Amino acid sequence: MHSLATPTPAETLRVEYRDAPLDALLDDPGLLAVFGFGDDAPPAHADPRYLRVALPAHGAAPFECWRVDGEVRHGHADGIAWSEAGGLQFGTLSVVDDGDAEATAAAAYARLQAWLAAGRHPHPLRIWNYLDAITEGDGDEERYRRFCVGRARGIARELAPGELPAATAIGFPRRTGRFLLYWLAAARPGHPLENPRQVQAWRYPRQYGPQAPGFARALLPASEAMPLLLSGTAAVVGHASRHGDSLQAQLDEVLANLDSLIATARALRPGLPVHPGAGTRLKVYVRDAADLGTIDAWLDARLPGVPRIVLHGQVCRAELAVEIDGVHA
Ligand code: 3EB
Repeated sequence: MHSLATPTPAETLRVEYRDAPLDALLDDPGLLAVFGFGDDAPPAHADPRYLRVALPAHGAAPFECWRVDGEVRHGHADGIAWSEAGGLQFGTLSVVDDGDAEATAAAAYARLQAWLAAGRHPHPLRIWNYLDAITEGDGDEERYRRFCVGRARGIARELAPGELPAATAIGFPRRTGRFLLYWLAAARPGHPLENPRQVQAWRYPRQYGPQAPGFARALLPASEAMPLLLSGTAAVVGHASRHGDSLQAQLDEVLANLDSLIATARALRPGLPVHPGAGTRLKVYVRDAADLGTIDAWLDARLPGVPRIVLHGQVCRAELAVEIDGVHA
């Protein structure tokens, strides 16, 4: 018997984009999660670590793999598919969306809250939200705004800024009839970060809807072996959308926002590279399928050597053409 408590091992997450058969990827006992994108990806698998995200990819998308240290345990419970190891948990919840985005989000977030509170990984570090027709509806009836109201209602208490996860909220370009929620949670809380170029999303003025969105611009996990987790980042400066008339200018603004987030994180973790590079993984969401090639070419030119997956997905403000999320190490 050990007389001293074993120290908590530092959480480690490696995100990789891989071309390999799904079953070969799932054979890895250190695989926490694997994502397939678009219509060519397998729709489902009995293994709860696999998730298909119904956003069409530009070209042949690889699988996105999350690998951790240690033996991953996994299962299904309460309609949630989960896996966990090394102080980290992956979970996913997909619920029917009958068209009422507020009620759907409220129910899903209430389930997520209960699930996190009951388990050993109560701290959501990173949350992805995918919903149909995200910019449909006028004014405060827009589905994204209803989603924001429902998310806050489901969580049912005001989160302190220090508790906010990094997040993505993107629209499926074709109707799925479902709201898809997945997350990375941890046993230990992380450190949410804001972007000095942007107003905190939770302080957005009333013009963007009755409920300001509850997310942090990025999150730095407690462990130095974890990458910086970057939220969905668009051409928003202050609280305003910029460059509605120029794809090129929106992309430049997104890149400036990503660099700004990295600079903020480097104040706490100076070892992080200054710009996106070989240790970065980006997912790029493009509103119009016709822009996929242009944006891919721009990324080749501006971010050579940065692994990326380019997806057809709708940003939650109608005037924004592109959004990028990812990890940076
Ligand atoms: C923005 O900057 C773009 O509601 O969870 C980005 C990331 C956006 C997450 C969310 C919304 C969310 O406001 C939109």
